[in-house]
Amino acid sequence: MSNSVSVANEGGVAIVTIDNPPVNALSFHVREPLLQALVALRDDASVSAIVIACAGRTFVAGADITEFGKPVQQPDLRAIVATLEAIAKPTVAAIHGTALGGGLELALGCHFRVADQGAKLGLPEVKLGLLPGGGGTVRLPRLVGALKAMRMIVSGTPIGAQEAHGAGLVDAVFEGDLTTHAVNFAREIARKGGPFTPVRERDERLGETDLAAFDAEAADLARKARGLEAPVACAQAVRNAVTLPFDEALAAERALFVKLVASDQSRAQRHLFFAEREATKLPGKDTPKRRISRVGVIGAGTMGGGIAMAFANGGYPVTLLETSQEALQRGLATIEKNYAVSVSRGSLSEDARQQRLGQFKGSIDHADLGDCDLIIEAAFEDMAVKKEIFGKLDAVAKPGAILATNTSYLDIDEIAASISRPQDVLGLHFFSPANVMKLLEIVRAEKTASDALATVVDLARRIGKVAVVVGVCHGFVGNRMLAARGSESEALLLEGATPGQIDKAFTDFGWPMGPFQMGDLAGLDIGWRNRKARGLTAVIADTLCEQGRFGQKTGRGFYLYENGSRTPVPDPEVEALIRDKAAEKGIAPRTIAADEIIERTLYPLINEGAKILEEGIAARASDIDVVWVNGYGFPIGKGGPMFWAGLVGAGKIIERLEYWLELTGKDVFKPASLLKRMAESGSWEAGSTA
Ligand code: T1G
Repeated sequence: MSNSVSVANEGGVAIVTIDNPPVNALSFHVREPLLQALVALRDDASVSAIVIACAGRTFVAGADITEFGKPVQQPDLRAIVATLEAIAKPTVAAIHGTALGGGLELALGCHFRVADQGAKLGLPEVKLGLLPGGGGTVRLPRLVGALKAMRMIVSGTPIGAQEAHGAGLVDAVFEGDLTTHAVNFAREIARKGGPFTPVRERDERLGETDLAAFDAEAADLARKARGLEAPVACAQAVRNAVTLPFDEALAAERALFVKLVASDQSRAQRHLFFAEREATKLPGKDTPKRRISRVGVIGAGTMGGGIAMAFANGGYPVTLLETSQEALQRGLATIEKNYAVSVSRGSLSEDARQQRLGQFKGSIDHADLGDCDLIIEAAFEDMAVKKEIFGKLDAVAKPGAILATNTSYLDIDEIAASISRPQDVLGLHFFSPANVMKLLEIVRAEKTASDALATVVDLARRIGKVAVVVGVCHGFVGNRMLAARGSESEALLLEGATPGQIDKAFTDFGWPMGPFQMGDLAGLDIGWRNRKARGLTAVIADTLCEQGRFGQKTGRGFYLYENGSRTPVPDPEVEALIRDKAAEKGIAPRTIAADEIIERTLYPLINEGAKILEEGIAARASDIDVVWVNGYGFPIGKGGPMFWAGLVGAGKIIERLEYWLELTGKDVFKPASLLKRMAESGSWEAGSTA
C-alpha cells in the first residue's frame, strides 16, 4: 500500500493499519491510500470483515490541523467515511490511545468500535474554533443521544472507554492485545452475519430527544461562550441532527465548518494549539534531564500550598517547609480543605484525595529538604528574605538539586549570584491558584544550566502545566506587560470612565473579567506593596488600599462585595473618590468610548510585548500569546495579544500609539522598533530578523 497505510489479512479478516507518527493525523498522504485500501477490500470477496487500527501510541487523533486554511486535497474525510459506511461486510475500528476529531469520525463510519481499556474518545474541534467536519455532529448523537453528544462536542472533552461503552459509542472494551481482540470480534460478527446497520441509519436514540431541555442547555452554553462562535455552531449542528434528515444535517454541518475554518477565531485557536507546543521547544533537543523524584516547597501560604498540590496531583512526593509548626499546620489544613472541596464537588474521588494527601511531608527544618531533587521557594516577596532562604538551601540541598524561586518580580540573577551554585537556580513563576492555573513562566537566569532548564520544562508537562521559558527582567513577560496595560487604567478613571465601564469594555472584548474586578479578586494590596517597594504610585488604587479596601478579601475594593458574595457592585464612594482625585488634578471628566479604553490599554500591552521580543526575554511572539491566554485570561478567540496585533494591523496600532504619545507624552505609547518592523514585514518573526 504506502508507508502510512498497510493491509494484512488474518484468515479473511483484513486489518488496515494507519501509521503516521506522531499522532496518526489524517493527512492527505494517509487519506488517499486509506480510501484505496477500503475500496479494494470492499470488493475483495475473500475478505469477510475489516478492522481499522493504528500503529504507534494512539488511534487517529484527528484531521491534520496543519492542512487547514489550505486548499483541501481530495479525497477528504467525508468521502472516506461515506465509502466506509456503504461497505456491506462488517467494519470495526480498534481504538487505543486517543480517537479524536476526524479519528472518531472515521470510527463512526464503521459498524462497530472496540476500545482498549485506557482509550479516550472525543470531538475536541471546538478547542480549535471549529466543529466536527466529518459527520461527527450527525453520527455521534445517533449513538449516544443528542444531549450527551452536544455536551461532548461543545466541551470538546474526551471520555474514557468505559463511559463510551456505557453510552453506546463503543461496542466492547478490551485489555491486552487490542488488534487480536478486534480481529476475533470482527470474525465473530461476520460469522453471525448481517445485515450490519451503518450509524447513519440508527435514528432510535434521536427520537428520545427532549428538544426543550436540549434548547435550554444550548442557550446556557451559548451564554458561557463569551462571543466564541464554535460552541454555538456545535450545538446548532447537533440540533440539526435531531430535526433534519441525515444528508441535510450533514450538509448543514459542512456549511458551518467551512465558515468557521476561515474565521479569525479558528485561526487564533489553531495558532494557540501550535504555540503551546512550540513554547516548550528548547535549543538542543536532546539535552539530558535530571531525575526528579521528590520536590520540596518552602512556604505553605496561598502560593506555596497551591504549588505543593500541583506536584502532589502530578504524583510527586512533596516536603512542605514552614518557619513554625503553627504556620505549617495552617498550610496543611488549607490543602486538606481544598481536596475536601474537590471531593464534595465530585471532581476528585475519595481514594485520590487520600492518595494525594499521602504525598505530603511537613517540616520546619531545612535539613529535611536534603533529599529533594527540586526545591521551590514561595516565601515573602522580599529580596533579603529570598537570599537568606537560598543561602540555607545552598548548605542543605543535595548536589544537582534544582533550586527555584516563585518570585513574580525579583531579579533571579541577583538571587543566583548570592549562592555557590548559580547554575542550579531558575524561576518557576506559578499563577494563583497554582494547583489550578495552567501557566508556568519558567525563568532562565543568566547562569542556569541547560539540563536544569530542560528538566523543569519536561516536569511542567508532567504536572499538566503549559510552560513558557522567559528571561530575567522586572515582571518577566506577563507582569511586565500587565503593568503597561494597567498604566492607563488609572488615567482612564481620572478622565471620566468608571471601573464598571472599563471592565465592561474588557468583558465585551472576551475577557472573563476586567482589570478592576481582577484586581479585587487577586487583592489590591499585592500591587500596592509592589508599587511601594519600587517607589511607584497609583493615586486611586493607593488611596483605596490606605482605606483598607483590598478587594474581595475585605468586602470592598473598586467594587463592593456584599455579605461575602463575589458579585461586584458599583460603589458610589469609589466613583466620588475618583471624581475628587480628578478635580485635584484639574481633570474634567468626559465620556470615554470602549474603543478608546481597549486602545489605551491593549496597544501599550502589545508594544511592551514587542520590546520584550526585542530584548530576547521571550523567544517567540507566540510564547507571549501562550502566557497571556493561559495566565491572564486573554480571549482565546483572539489568539493572544501578539496574534491579535496581526489581526488589527501593526500599522494601525502604531498610528494610534503615536496619537496618544502626542496627546499625553507618555513613554508607554512610544512605538517599539520591532513593532515598526512588524508593520513593514507583516510578521513578528520577519520583523525580528529584519
Ligand atoms: N494535526 C497535526 N499535528 C498534530 C495533530 C493534528 N491533529 N495533533 C497533534 N499534532 C502534532 C503536535 O503539533 C506535535 O507536533 C505532535 O503532534 C505531538 O502532539 C474534520 C476538523 C493527540 C492528545 O484537536 O490534542 O479532526 O510539536 O505534543 O501531548 O472533524 O496532540 O512535536 O512538532 O500534543 O501526547 C481534532 C489534537 C483535529 C487533537 C496528543 N483533533 N491533538 O497529545 O502530544 S480537527 C484534535 C491533541 C478535526 C475533523 C476535524 C494532542 C494529543 P510537534 P502533542 P501529546
